[in-house]
Amino acid sequence: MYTLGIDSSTQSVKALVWDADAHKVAATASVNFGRELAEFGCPDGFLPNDDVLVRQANPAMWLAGLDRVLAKLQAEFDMSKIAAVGGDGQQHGSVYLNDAWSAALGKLRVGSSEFGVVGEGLVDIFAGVFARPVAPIWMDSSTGSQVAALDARFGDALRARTGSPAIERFTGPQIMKFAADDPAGYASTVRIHLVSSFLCSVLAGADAPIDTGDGAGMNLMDLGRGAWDEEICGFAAPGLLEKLPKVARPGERSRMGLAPYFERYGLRAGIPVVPFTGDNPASLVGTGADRPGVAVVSLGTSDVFFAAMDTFRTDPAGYGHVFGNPSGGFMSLACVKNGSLAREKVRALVGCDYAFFDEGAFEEVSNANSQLTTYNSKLFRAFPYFESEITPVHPATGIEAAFDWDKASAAEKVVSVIRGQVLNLYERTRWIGSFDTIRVTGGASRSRGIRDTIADVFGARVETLDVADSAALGAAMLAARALRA
Ligand code: XUL
Repeated sequence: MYTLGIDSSTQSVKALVWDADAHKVAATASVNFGRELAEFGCPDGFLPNDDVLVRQANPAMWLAGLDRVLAKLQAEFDMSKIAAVGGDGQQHGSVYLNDAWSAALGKLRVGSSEFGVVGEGLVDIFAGVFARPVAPIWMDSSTGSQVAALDARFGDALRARTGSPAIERFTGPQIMKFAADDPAGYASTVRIHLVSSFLCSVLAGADAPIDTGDGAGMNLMDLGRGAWDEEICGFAAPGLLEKLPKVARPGERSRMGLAPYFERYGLRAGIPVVPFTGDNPASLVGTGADRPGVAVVSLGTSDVFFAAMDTFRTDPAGYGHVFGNPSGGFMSLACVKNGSLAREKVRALVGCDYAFFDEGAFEEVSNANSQLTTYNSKLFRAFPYFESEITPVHPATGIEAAFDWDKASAAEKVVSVIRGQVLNLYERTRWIGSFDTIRVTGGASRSRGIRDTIADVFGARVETLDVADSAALGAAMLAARALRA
């Protein structure tokens, strides 16, 4: 049995076919938004904006990415063998749809023979459905006043009910800001989807639910009940409850089937489409960490630490979150914004290649007598605040080092930044607990220097995974699980 997992993340969309009987990956394809869909003007997955707090993407780019990645996968694999589709999206991002949305979804349900195989693509079919031309994404921090309003109204109850304090990038504050800044645009919005449920809806040709894994990242869901919190939604924006799709609880049976539009990629219409989740909850499943005991460090555009939770516990310091675990129960999570894009900037700044950044620099620092006297010194850390940071909250001021940065060697710069990132992750996740084993995933997990630093700082055994894209894998596994249920 083969299932398909689609992961729409910040900088790319990936598709992975999972052979659920042989327990191996059968095929993969990916599309990088900046390089391969440059016409959407999002070189790093978002629209450049002079205001460093504003981070938005063009939602049509995600539709183009879906078409493109399926076409690429079709060149690799006999798509008629796929028995179910699952997926996930970057968390928190929201898509605002007007009353043309339903009719556009309906078009996908018309058989592909009526369309002709080389019919319109998704971007054309969904032209005119966006009540807001942009989609705020998880990197956006422009909702300070909405966060303050939620805090003032609900205080600690917000954390107890939704699993997180009010957070700038979370969808609730983002919706509040849109409703306040553009009341007419908000009034014309009939449906608000997350990136995950938006793409799932497109695949199913019908409004898809939001699962508790991704939905918990909105500040709007009563996580204990697995349902929208009517009081918070009512406070956030007028009529919000009617604009939100249904909530899907873990393991809930899905009645959605693949829309005939996707026959053009050789897929069979009607195969089950399971509710999508967030990229981190999907990755929790893909790394096999959906049972308590193992923690995961995912080193992507964001650096994220997460683990399954045996009991519902929130972060007293207010940085971490609790989300639904797609396998049931809950997961904890802490997210640092300055992950791989910041590392890339440091590499460019230092002017070194990947071999040096991932390994050579670490060897040089441990062999040579570092000018910072000792590698273990507390001073030997720097942090790349290239994006306004959320964990901890800090403006975008560039590199901040605990020593004289200008006098440091290239190797010291690289190693101190990695150490600063890992130490920060360690310090912010103490509330989650201690772990003997940490599984690392995401692009930067290829770096031996980063893996060794994680092992050293966390005092844990570090395991890498055979499959690089644990989110797409987790999504495909959830689709296989739904078939067997
Ligand atoms: C998690 C978060 C990011 C995004 C993008 O809370 O904001 O990890 O999911 O990957």
